[in-house]
Amino acid sequence: GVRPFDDMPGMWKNSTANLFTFWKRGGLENSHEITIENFKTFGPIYREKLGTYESVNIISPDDGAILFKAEGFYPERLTIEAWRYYRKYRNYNNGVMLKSGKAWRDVRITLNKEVLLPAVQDKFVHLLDEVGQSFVKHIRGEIERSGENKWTIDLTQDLFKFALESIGFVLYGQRFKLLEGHIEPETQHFINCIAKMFSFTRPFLYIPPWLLHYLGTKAWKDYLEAWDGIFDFGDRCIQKIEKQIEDGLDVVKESPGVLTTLLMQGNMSVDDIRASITELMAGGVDTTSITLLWTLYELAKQPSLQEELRAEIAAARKSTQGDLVQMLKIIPLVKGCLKETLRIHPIAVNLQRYTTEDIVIQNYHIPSGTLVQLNSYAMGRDPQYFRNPEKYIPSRWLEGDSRYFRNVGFGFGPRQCIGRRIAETEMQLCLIHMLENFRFENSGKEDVQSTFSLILIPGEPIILTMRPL
Ligand code: HEM
Ligand code: 2DC
Repeated sequence: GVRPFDDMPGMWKNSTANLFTFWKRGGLENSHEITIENFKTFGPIYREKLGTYESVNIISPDDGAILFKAEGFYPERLTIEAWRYYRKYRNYNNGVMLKSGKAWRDVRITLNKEVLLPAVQDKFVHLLDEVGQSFVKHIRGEIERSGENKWTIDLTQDLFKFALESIGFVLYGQRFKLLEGHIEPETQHFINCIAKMFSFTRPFLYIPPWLLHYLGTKAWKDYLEAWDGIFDFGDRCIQKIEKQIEDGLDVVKESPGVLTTLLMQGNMSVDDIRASITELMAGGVDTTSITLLWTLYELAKQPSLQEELRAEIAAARKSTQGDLVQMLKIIPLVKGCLKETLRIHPIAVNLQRYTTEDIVIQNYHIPSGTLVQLNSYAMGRDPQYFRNPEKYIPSRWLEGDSRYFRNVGFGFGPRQCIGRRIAETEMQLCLIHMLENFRFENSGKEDVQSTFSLILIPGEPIILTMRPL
């Protein structure tokens, strides 16, 4: 028979003691590795309570499929209370990321039409291609400046600028020109604040905001300030466009971005637009840049794979003769690389949903309303679901191996990543241009590990050498 919820193995009976043990095991920055150990100890399902964070954890793709069948009409992921608190504290609206129920669905449907549906994807291709070309030009400039016909660097900051340039062009229809060196202190501050906000949020996952507010620690104030830096810059960008619309400038008519379109439509309130646009801009920086960095790092370790990709790209270019939209349809190995990167180095360590009905997973009863997490990081590294999981093999995504519920880097269903199409297009085009122009070598450590900083980031600098082809 089905076993009751309370029989589930795990550590959920003493949440404060558990949090202490977790902290002693280095859980704050290593939670993803601890999760793997927990699956070894408890099996493919376990219950956990760390402070206020209560969850059921699963690892298998089939169980993931059961979970997402029970996500309901208004899917909800873990409520990050510290994120909600900031909006309340400043009297700002929640955007698409933090809304729930019907309010979420309404803005999500409006936004999907501008950023996610296939019909609009073609519009981005040319914008993102332009930014990809600027990135290559920037690197060529640095190679020339070095006088050594190569450039050895930790690309993180350059990729942050590339990613902000990309999302900015899509949202506002205009270039910041960050890759041409036009970077104001406010812009750099915004970039810094995003990474800080993620990392400062990390310990607050397990503590209720009212307590943090009451204690008023330095960490909590730093955290609130990081969000201020994000919203101040978001407001500046939005006000600039609003002013251009008011002044009837031609630029906004000729190349309207997502923001202009939303303001003209009048489907969403201005405060809702502001909240969601700022979330999209902030969500578009560290995610794609870090995924690109890990990809370049993996390619640097496999020169022959670089050659295979160059051949695929050259053939695609030739057969489509400058039609980029068509070209992006025939580069399966490039796309395999991005899936493979997100398998080994996922931005999100897990996908979570509150169940909306009673379900049974691994023969345990799970009541409706439970937070269940599919641990993508653990799944991606388990030999049960991926052959030779430690090896970076993009072609595994092409044929042969089962792919059922395994490509989960962007989440799943109607609440999956809303930036997915922008991110994919941006990363594909960037990789194409990089591979067409440079050879990469790894000039840093051989096995850089991930660190949990709310999103997974490299635990040590990744140092690459780029040489012109
Ligand atoms: C949500 C991953 C890029 C904005 C998510 C989720 C994941 C994710 C796993 C949760 C999905 C779920 O719960 O099913 C990634 C990865 C990226 C990326 C791996 C790049 C490699 C972006 C970009 C943007 C963005 C470029 C902005 C344009 C968002 C937003 C949400 C979200 C706003 C919340 C959507 C909602 O609640 O309806 N992302 N993301 N992400 N992402 Fe991304
Ligand atoms: C972090 O256990 C680990 O896309 C927690 O662009 C569970 C959890 C919940 C929500 C996830 C978060 C994790 C990682 C970062 C995600 C977030 C949802 C959206 C966010 C995946 C897995 C992200 C990076 C957004 C961020 C936009 C923000 C800057 C406005």
